[in-house]
Amino acid sequence: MSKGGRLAISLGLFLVVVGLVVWAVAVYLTPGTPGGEMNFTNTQSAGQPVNLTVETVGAIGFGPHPSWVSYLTKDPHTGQWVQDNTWKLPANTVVNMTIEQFDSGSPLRNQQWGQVEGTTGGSASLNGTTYTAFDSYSGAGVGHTFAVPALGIVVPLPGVAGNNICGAGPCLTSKWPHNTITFSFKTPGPGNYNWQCFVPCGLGYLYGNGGGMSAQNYMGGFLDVVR
Ligand SMILES: [Cu+2]
Repeated sequence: MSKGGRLAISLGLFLVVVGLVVWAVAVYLTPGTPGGEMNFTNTQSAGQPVNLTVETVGAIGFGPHPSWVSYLTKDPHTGQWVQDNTWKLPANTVVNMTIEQFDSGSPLRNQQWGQVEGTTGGSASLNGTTYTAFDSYSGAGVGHTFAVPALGIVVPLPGVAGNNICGAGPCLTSKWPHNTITFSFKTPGPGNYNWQCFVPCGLGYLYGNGGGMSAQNYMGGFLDVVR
């Protein structure tokens, strides 16, 4: 083989190695995108309400960021708690939502987030008692909110009192103090609607808006509404 040919092969191999190193570094540096989509279109007969159960935990307890605050979704097919916080939902259908809230709370920076808005009847239920607003200066304050801005939905999720707070998800209602919040809403026509928490609950980050607050699938996700 000519000198030029060998040089070309060496250069080619060198470039392949450089490419692999760049790829490996890029993979290492790119934050994982945990969680996927949970399908709620096949859990009930057509036209029947969808039952959707989630929980909010102070620390997710697994994955690339175990200490981050997160929502978890109860898989309606297996009963497992997973970080699939984008929900595929049928259009124009009632969703009966249950949120098991395991985190502590604090007063809200914006009292508007203490109002219940956009749900069926403009109310929600806290451990069986109907409420239309929650004074975040009362009790243990508010831990998180569930909000779908495009649908005008905001539901404050009151915090758990005391020091006995579940430290790592999934948190079980049989083991840890929690608040159970229920409410209903109707999905609109097909589209992608983001949902999120408005409480700056990313503890340890600037203004509380980093960590789980700014990462998809921790304190937010999407309603993937389909026909
Ligand atoms: Cu939150």
